[in-house]
Amino acid sequence: MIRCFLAVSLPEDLKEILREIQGRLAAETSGVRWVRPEGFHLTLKFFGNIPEEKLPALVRAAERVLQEFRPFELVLEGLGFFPESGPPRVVWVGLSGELEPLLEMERRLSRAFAKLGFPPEKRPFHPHITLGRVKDGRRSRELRARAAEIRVPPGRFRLDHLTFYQSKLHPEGALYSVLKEVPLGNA
Ligand code: 2AM
Repeated sequence: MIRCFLAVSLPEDLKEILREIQGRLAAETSGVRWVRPEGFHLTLKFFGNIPEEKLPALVRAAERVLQEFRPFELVLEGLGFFPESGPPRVVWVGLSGELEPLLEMERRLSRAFAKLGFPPEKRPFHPHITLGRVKDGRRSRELRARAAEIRVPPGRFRLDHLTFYQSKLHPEGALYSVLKEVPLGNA
């Protein structure tokens, strides 16, 4: 079995921006498990544990959907938390730019994967890049206050492919490795 998900990978300059923001937050808070900078991504679909032989069908489904899309541009926008109020569990950076094709892509992928036996998420899709997960909420007030002071630079990037990742769980956090890259049409 492999634990896998489909995501937008990010270019190095954006990872650097995100790493810097993470560092500023981490300097004054504790109790957060920070995502390794090389692992930053924007998830479109989490499959959980699947038998490895199911992967090719998922890749083919993604290829069919993605060939209908031309590359488009996304921009980093602002820090946020899940849940929105109260003690945060996840710290993330949001996105702006050409969100319509991103949302449409997620809808079509979700439908295609549902046909292969992976039910759609019950929660609405909220595109985000997770920076960290709160393990101990005792300093969540400081975390929110610190985040409110940080301005996220509007780093831009062109989305021209998606990546199937494997996630291996370790006590120090998940390690991600690339299983397969799938290009958008005319990428
Ligand atoms: P998150 O960043 O909001 O935590 C790999 O775990 C990726 O899949 C993460 O980006 C994670 O989102 C996402 N994901 C979505 N649903 C998940 C679930 N039920 N368990 C673990 N990860 C999930």
